[in-house]
Amino acid sequence: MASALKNLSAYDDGSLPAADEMLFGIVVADWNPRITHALYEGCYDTLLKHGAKADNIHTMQVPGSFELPAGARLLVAKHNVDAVICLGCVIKGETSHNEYINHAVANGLVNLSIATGRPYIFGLLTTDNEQQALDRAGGQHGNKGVEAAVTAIRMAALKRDDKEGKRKIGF
Ligand code: RBF
Repeated sequence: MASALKNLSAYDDGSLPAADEMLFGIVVADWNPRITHALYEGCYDTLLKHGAKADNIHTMQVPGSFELPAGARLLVAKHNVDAVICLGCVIKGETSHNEYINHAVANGLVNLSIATGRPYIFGLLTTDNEQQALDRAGGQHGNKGVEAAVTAIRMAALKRDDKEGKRKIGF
């Protein structure tokens, strides 16, 4: 299965830049809270584990995933963070609502990232059912909240023109 090969939850701790000087925003959607709160725990704990200070992590809850880009924008208006991590879970139902929400979130976040030069991290689960979501929120496929935090740290380091670009990458 593709995700078994790309499960970044088992990342190499030592290769990440230190996050002790970095500021983060986390925007988390309240729909499917059992899932999104597990993503949030994984994300928050990973930021702390890599040195981020609790005072430098700003959390905002939004009603649903569709509100993630707007929530992220509001958070940035209040806090000059290095990266914003957006966490949500959209489960496919009988109608095509999931496609509209997922595309809106993806487009919203990539547009914000490109327009502003600030990383907005896509931590949205887009699953067919609840079990697939649980598997990715601390289950057999890791925790995508952890992976979103790792991505945020790496992108924040790039934004800060930190060491990452100077590391050897094997060619
Ligand atoms: N938000 C989610 O975060 N996950 C969902 O699975 C989800 N399903 C929805 C299904 C329908 C039919 C509708 C109308 C909304 C859903 N939402 C979901 C809420 C959506 O992200 C947003 O909060 C609302 O549409 C209000 O803008």
